[in-house]
Amino acid sequence: MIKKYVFGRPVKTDAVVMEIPESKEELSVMELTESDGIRLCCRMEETDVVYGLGEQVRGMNKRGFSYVSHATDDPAHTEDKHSLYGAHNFLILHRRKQAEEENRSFGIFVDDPGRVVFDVGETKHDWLVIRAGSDCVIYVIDGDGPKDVVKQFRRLIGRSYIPPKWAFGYQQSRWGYCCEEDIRTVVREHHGQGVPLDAVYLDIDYMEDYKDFTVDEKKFPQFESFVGEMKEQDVHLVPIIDAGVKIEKDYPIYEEGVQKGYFCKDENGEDFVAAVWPGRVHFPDVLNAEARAWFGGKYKVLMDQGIDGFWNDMNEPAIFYSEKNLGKVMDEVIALKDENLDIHSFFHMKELVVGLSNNQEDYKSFYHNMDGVKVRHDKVHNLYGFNMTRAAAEAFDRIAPGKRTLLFSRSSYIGMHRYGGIWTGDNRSWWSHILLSLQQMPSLNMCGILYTGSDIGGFGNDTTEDLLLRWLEFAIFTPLMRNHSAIGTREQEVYQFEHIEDFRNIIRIRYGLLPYIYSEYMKAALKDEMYFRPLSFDYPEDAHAVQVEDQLMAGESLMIAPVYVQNAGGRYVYLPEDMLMVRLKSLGDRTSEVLTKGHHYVEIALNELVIFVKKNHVLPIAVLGDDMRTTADIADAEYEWIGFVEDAAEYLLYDDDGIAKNCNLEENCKKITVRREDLA
Ligand code: MIG
Repeated sequence: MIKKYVFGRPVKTDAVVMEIPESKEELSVMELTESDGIRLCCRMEETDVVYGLGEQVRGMNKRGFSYVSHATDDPAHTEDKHSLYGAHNFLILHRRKQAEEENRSFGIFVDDPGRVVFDVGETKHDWLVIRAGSDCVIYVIDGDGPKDVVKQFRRLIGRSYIPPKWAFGYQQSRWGYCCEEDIRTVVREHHGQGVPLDAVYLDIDYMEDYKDFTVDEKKFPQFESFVGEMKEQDVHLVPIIDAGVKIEKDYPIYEEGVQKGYFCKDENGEDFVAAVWPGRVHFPDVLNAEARAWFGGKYKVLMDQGIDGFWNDMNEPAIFYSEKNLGKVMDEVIALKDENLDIHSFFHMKELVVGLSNNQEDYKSFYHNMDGVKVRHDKVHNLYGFNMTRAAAEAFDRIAPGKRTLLFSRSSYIGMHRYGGIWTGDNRSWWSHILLSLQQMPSLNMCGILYTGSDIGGFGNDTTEDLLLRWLEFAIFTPLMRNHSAIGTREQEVYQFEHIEDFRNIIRIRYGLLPYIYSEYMKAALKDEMYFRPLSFDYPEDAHAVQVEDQLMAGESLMIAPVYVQNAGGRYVYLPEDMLMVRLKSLGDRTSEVLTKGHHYVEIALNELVIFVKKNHVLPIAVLGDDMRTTADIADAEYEWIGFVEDAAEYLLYDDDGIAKNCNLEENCKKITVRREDLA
């Protein structure tokens, strides 16, 4: 049951696809006050759990901190941060049912693209307080436990994005790959050493002076044929697109945008000037449908050269500085020249300079044209990344209809999940960021974002061999499995390390599990369900499961419990029921044993993967040849089955050609009965 409440005159966000009438009843699950915006509050019981909020720091249970929806380019994802790149204003307050009692859990979605604060017991331990603007729509969902609430919410916001099948392969990226030769090396080193690889990313260096939709001819003299050369090896190139369009005379996108009035305007109606990579830029007004269609159309330039995947970056949008503010700051700094700077003046000067980037005043100084109405950016800030990605996806429907194109974004808002996935931005080579990534996954899935993953090995700082290996052992299960790192950090392609065979084994396991991972992803997308779930979603009656913050259910058959602690040779694992523990040293080298419900210490060597199969469940594993290099090589692979069954279990295996858009459960699912004697 979903109830809708409208306050003030909200802008149309397109987060929701289902038309539902406004509720006549009072909003009852939380107490509402309206003054200076909306304030909702309710008392939480000690055992209540709060799930959701998508891309945020801290645990799956969000209690004990406050979270601010305000898309921010902040590359330090430490636990004191209140905002990351996305804004996902959906949470569930989960209250365990006492016998015979009516269900008192609920979900709430605050459809407000401006700043929204969720104080989940930070200020007052027992109080959940939500503060939003005065113009917003609030949806309250009541249902039978969190799984049901999520499903209703997902119906409300529409089906999740489905990437091509090759995007489930292993992918390699690095900011700093500069030219054809760099890319060739990456492919040669992986494939040459038997490490599968489906895609290589092109970061900003492929462009000419950081101009969107250009390719630097010095680095890629024959881009189209180079894309073709890679395709022959079934390797896809995935270029980055940035939000800011360089201001440069005769650069067609700039010229056209100015002429047609498609850029965001400042208060005087002039094109707003900010600076990012290329120096001065304008922001395409992707909140304006016409401008969105225009900007999206530009992706064709690269698609015509064979490109079939993109990642959209810097679309919070990130601002290094605005022209106007820079002028002011420069004046102030120059005035300090030759002064004797004391503690106050020195720190003031420092703050001025640091405060140039992502300055809140700048976000209040430009405007969108939404259906002819002038809207100040800060009111709709969180919609920018969503609509940049939507621009691309809507254009793909025109340019390559019927075909799936890989697309994911850094910034997002609920609703964008229909158009693309996200990656979780600039994490670090920290052990704690394996755990952070694990905890973000189910929160994102709740909000419809299924195609997602983190920069494996860590984006910032130098990685180490053991960190990368452990990270991969978790990321085997994330739909987006991409190793990415920043320029200047230690190179972290798997072949840079001593034990290539360990990496080969782990990455090949991903490909072996692909029939399962793909099936589970597709079923989750097509049935509006979650691929990753906290344990308590599957075991709602289990009072301990709800405490587990470092294990996940992955698809319907598996539980995972990765090692994310430096030098740990194993870990404690909680089993909410008896399970089959399968230990894989490589795809073919597997042993298994049944473990009983409860706590276990499980040894897990650095180069091993351990997974747990639920009772009466099975999963397919593809049999791979030694010469397997990409997902294209396993299209016709045979399966073996592993599982934990008494007599027989059924599995719904989904498969399709991996590229056509009309994915359909009825046509592409096979119900397979696996008997005990069929198990490998
Ligand atoms: O300010 O394009 O999150 O993945 O490598 C850095 C360079 C800009 C940020 C992205 C990161 C990418 C980097 N970009």
